[in-house]
Amino acid sequence: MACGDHVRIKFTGPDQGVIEAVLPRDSLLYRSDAFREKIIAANVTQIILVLAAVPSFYEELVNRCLVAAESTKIKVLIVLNKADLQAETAKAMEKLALYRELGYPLLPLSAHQDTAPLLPFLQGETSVLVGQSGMGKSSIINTLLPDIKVETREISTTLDSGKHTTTHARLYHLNPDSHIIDSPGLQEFGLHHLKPEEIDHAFIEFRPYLGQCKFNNCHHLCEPGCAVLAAVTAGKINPRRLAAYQKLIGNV
Ligand SMILES: Nc1nc2c(ncn2[C@@H]2O[C@H](COP(=O)(O)OP(=O)(O)O)[C@@H](O)[C@H]2O)c(=O)[nH]1
Ligand SMILES: [Mg+2]
Ligand SMILES: [Zn+2]
Repeated sequence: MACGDHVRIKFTGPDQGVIEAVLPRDSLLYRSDAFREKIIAANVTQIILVLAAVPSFYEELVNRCLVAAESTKIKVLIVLNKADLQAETAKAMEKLALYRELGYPLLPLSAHQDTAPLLPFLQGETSVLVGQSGMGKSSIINTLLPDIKVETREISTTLDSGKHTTTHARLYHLNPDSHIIDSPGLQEFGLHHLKPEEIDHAFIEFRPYLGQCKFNNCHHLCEPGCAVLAAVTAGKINPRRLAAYQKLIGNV
């Protein structure tokens, strides 16, 4: 069973019951390496990728998360938390402009100040907060739901690295139609379960060029007649995305 699963319960007493069945899932978000799969959450309708300028985030994780979202057809919102750190946030926004240009919504936010800008994105959705430790996922829950005190931890600024305190995914109800899941921090987002062609399609700006390469099994690395590489040269695809793709294909 996974966080977000819908179950059928048989009540055996006024405050007791047994799970009779886990209902079929509408979606399943998971990651995997060569050895095992790790479920992140079930039945989510939206992935909220939480980033922050401090500690610095891995851009590789951004691309992997977007690939996971595209391959499961779950929509994604990028939140840049800790916007109260203005100078650092401005720099990070520049770095993330590429993703906004691709059509992914990008919302700067300060969990410490105000999460109201997030509310319209949450309504009617089952959202899961994903991202590295220390980005402020649990802090976002705490501000959204002030009665709930999720444990957060001060991060070591000298090491520029987060320490994770959230050990299990947990779902919170915002209102009858809207739910949000806090998940443990991830340093890696393995996509071992995806086939190369699924990864091709998950880079959404590659889609117009797929099937136009000279070779059917083109990996868009250095093959002659590659339509994707030609699109990069023509300025239609950002070289940073090509590099992310090539790294992923070589190291799924
Ligand atoms: N400056 C600033 N720090 C924040 C903000 N949100 C969270 N933090 C800090 O970031 C650290 C990690 O937060 P936490 O919620 O535990 O991150 P998580 O690992 O992603 O759940 C804590 O020290 C928080 O106080 C914010 O909006 N601004
Ligand atoms: Mg946490
Ligand atoms: Zn190609």
